[in-house]
Amino acid sequence: MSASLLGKASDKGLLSFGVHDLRDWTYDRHRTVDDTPYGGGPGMVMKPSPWGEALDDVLTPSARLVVPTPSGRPFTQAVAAEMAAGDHLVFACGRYEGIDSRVMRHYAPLVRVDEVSIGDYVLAGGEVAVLVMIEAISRLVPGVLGNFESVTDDSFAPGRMETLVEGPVFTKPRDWRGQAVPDVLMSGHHGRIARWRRDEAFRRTAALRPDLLARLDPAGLDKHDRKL
Ligand code: 6GU
Repeated sequence: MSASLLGKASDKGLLSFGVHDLRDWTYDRHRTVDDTPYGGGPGMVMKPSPWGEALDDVLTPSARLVVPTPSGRPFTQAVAAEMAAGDHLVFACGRYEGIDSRVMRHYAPLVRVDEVSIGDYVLAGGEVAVLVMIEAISRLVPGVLGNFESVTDDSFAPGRMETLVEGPVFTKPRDWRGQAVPDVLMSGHHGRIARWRRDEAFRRTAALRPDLLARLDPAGLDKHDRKL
């Protein structure tokens, strides 16, 4: 977290972060954070008491509690933008089979509690998922990216009229290993370039993300789009 984009943002004072060890809120000699699940079954569940002690110390009235879990609501660009607008995010990374669900219930009346998933696969713990979320959220904090334009052009940027994935991009040299850059990009004709990019984005979205295409708002389509 102290490297690259996040590190620079924190050096500039645009955001700050801290990491806590849940075991600091245990009092037994083995610093136990988990136990067997009631009702039986495989794996271990995180005990509520260390989480309660830790969160009582770490949460503030304006904080949001974010709990990474494969059973959460999908973490999307819109969720990232919503979280970027908050002033204090607390991520509670569960290991094992998850956190005793009374913890989330307990804090729900006190702060906003969000159980979120970064995709349909299972990670061993929430930490890597939280790094993903922090990176997506931080780059939306004003000043964190050098060029704010690069945010609004993103495939999933909120505020885009529609949600398409981005088409292919090219840079110098003009010819590389027998492949030329498409002529239209060398034409200097901004209208044609914009049209070509939009067509490519449509083609790519249709091929790789038919789910996104199905959700497109027809009101955002122009005549040419409809023919594609
Ligand atoms: Cl947020 N946490 C874990 N442990 N696994 C996941 C996930 C989160 N999102 C997808 N898989």
